[in-house]
Amino acid sequence: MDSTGAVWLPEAASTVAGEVDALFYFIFYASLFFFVLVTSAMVYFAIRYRKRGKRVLTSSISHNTALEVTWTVIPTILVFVIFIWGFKDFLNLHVVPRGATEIKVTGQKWFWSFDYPEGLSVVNELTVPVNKPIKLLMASKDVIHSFYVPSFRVKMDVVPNRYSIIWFEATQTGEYNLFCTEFCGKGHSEMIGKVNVVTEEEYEDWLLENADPSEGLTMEEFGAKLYKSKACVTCHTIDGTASQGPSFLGIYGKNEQLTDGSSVLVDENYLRESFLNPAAKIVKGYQPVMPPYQGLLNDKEVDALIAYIKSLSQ
Ligand code: HEC
Ligand SMILES: [Cu+2]
Repeated sequence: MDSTGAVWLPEAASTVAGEVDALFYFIFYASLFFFVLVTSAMVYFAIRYRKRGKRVLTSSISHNTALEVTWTVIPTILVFVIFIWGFKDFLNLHVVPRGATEIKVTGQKWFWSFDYPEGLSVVNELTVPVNKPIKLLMASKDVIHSFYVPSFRVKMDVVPNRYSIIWFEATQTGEYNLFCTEFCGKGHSEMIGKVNVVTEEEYEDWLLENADPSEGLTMEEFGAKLYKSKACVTCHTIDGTASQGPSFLGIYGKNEQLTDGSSVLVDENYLRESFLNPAAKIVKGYQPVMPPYQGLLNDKEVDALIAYIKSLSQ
């Protein structure tokens, strides 16, 4: 069945998508068939046997065995077909093939981070090679999120204190949408990412290129890049307008009011602490929703972000 960008479903771009779609269409058309059958019979009977003229009594009919057996046996067979078919697909979706590349996925308010076996860590953009099975080992840092790539037909809850596992094998190169499909708070609608499916060679190049993302950049430029790539941009602006968190414009060197009534000078140490352990000091007027970046930023990245934030106060 060809389902490329069909009316009901987005394009199918993974090995399991065809199976999922086939079952979807089977249930859909079977339901449509019975809907039309039952509704037409109902309308026909309503008209054919409507009350007209003098009241005529029918003879007493208690039941019709042949008819009742038919309308019991056919739906029973149908639901068994759907169950067995669905269970087979369920197993296919959950049993990871041997030799799959394992990528660690972390959901947190409100972005995704991906850790590769090569040591690389990226945010909101999952790059994978085409025609290779990819295993995702997923966990959440805070609330329940849900990992959903419609074009691959994979969807799985991402829960704190537990790993959930899903796998896929992309069948065509391109850029696909990644959504969080569990309402996870105020910034839920911004928890959007991308899956870039590239050829094997492009994937190798990408791994090499990103081995040192700071190459050829000054600390400030590297910080500006991290501001976007580490998703600070979802909650902090650089133009002075407040978002989920305070703007970075002009904060360095200023006295920040905290919720506990005290104030603190925004210097290098305060900035570092704000990245790694944001709950330590909460800025007045804001909710403590920033995820701790401990383990998500290395020393060089912390330094680069500090340099970038300082550059916004000159
Ligand atoms: C989910 C939203 C969110 C994300 C993502 C986020 N922050 Fe925050 N951040 C906040 C909020 C809310 C506050 C204010 C409350 C607090 O102090 O924890 C804050 C506070 C801060 C502060 C203190 C600001 C001040 O005026 O004193 C700094 C510095 C900061 N964040 C840096 C970052 C950096 C760097 C990143 C990316 C690596 C980042 N944040 C990502 C929400 C976020
Ligand atoms: Cu979410």
